Amino acid sequence: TNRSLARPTDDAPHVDSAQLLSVLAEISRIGARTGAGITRTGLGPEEAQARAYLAERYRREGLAARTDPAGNLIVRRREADPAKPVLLLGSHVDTVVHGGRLDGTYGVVAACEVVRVLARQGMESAYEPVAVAFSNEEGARFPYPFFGSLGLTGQLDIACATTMTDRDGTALSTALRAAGGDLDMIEAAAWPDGSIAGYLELHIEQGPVLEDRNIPIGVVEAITGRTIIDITVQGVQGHAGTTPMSLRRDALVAAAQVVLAVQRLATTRGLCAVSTVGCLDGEPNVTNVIPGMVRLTAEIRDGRAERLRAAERALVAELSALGSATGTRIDMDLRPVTRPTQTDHRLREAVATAADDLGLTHLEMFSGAGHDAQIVARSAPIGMVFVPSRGGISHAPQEHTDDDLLVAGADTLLHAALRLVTE
Ligand code: HGY
Ligand code: MN
Ligand code: MN
Ligand code: MN
Repeated sequence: TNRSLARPTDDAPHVDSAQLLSVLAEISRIGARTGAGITRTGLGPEEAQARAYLAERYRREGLAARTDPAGNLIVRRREADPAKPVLLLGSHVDTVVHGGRLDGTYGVVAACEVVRVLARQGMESAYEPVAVAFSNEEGARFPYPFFGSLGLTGQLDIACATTMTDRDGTALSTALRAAGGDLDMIEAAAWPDGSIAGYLELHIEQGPVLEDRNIPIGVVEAITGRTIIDITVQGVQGHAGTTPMSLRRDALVAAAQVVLAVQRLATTRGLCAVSTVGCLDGEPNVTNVIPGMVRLTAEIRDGRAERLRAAERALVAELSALGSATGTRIDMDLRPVTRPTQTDHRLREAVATAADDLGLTHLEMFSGAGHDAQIVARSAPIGMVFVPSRGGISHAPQEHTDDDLLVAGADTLLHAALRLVTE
């Protein structure tokens, strides 16, 4: 491309690009699987290792770093006045299974770097810049996405967390404790009302828009809403050789129709923006046995709350009918994880002005991915900065953004933060 991202030569502050990229490279080794990307699922040992690496690295830079009971890493100046309202900067360091190196982690490393640069400046500011790595944003192993940001903002459902296990039966509480948190102390992870003056999250776009238009910076206007639907299809297990086709209640055949019904919500029916079944598990999962039971997890997303609710209702109706038609029992459990969320006008303005100051073109855009910012938005004004994703690919090992764009995004975060803490 002919993109020119020369950094201004004036004495405006900049992130240390070599440090930003080397810290990212170091963390990428944690949970790396040869030829299969990175698996660093939330509340597990690799996420804790990434946190420990960052804590150690930024303590050496003179900053204070601690893990809270929800497994969040918090990095700030040692001498920070704890009563000062905070400009919180962050994202997450957990990944999906076979994920990329940038989703979440990029925003956390940049946030730490920005806090380090601002601390070195030693200026008086109205707000204290603090970096956070939220735990278990993805919910890939323990299906409680946004665990850390819900904990920090006092929105966790403790009863739900207490009974939750992963697919192997390990309790969330056990994993959290091994990772340095403590479910018994989870209320202590919640910050008091009013302590967050604003939250800024830098993230890769995870879609094709910025790359297609050759624009380095996205200013997020709104973030999608998302509902997760846990579905169980109960059929009748039997012999694959002797049971006549007419007498079968095959749970997998019904589940296949469930997958297509979910897909149609966003395609032919146009009820929501996107709809996916990403997870399917059958029993007993043996070649010569008619499947007796299948569990699926579907998710649907849209930028408008009323459309999301209408799509939920349509799915419930269609799956009830499908149960009758296939002679199976289909149970559904709907979890509205997030509602569509607007960013704050003032924080958007700070990001756009920062990009202008740095000579970077920018585009106001929508996020089809979910972010911790949505959770924090219930307690504080939020803003988000995007940088392009090569080929629009994310939640895959091929996820990539060029180094100069990663640096441009971090500088934009720095300049937006500078404006916000001093205004
Ligand atoms: O799935 C999401 O959109 C988020 O990245 N967890
Ligand atoms: Mn993700
Ligand atoms: Mn993410
Ligand atoms: Mn502008």
